[in-house]
Amino acid sequence: MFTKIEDFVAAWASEAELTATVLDALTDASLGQEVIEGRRMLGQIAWHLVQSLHYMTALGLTFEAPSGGEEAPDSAAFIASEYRRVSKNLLNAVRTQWNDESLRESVMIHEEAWQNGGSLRYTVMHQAHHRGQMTVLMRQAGLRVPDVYGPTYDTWAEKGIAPLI
Ligand code: NI
Repeated sequence: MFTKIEDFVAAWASEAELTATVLDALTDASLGQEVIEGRRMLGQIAWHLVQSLHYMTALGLTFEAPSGGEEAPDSAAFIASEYRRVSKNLLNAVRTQWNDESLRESVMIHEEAWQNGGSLRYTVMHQAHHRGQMTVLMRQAGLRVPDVYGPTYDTWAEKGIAPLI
């Protein structure tokens, strides 16, 4: 869990940028790539990354973010720009509406007490989880996947290094 606002601000700035980089690599055509037949599509996971940030308003933060159903936009550029906007809104809300003390306060979520600093950590991990799902689907859709925590197969190959299996 985060115990200092400044630690969250630093983590969120870099993690949100990684997520935005992955979203930037999407194409409109790729948004229909399915996990399995009839289940979530790449575009829905991407849009979930935007929409899920709205849940943080349940913790008492106030910021503008879209909420609603699973209907994902059909524009990859729109999803990426909305992500940038909403992830900045969340960052600003935490920075200006909470302090280190707020991170130790608890909110009941599904009958479980969650400290706000833990909820922020969960939000970072939740993004990484879905980002990982996205990069596999992006590869299946024939897209070039950007480097996230390290070089991709293509980056290694371009450097003339045998990619790890
Ligand atoms: Ni999720």
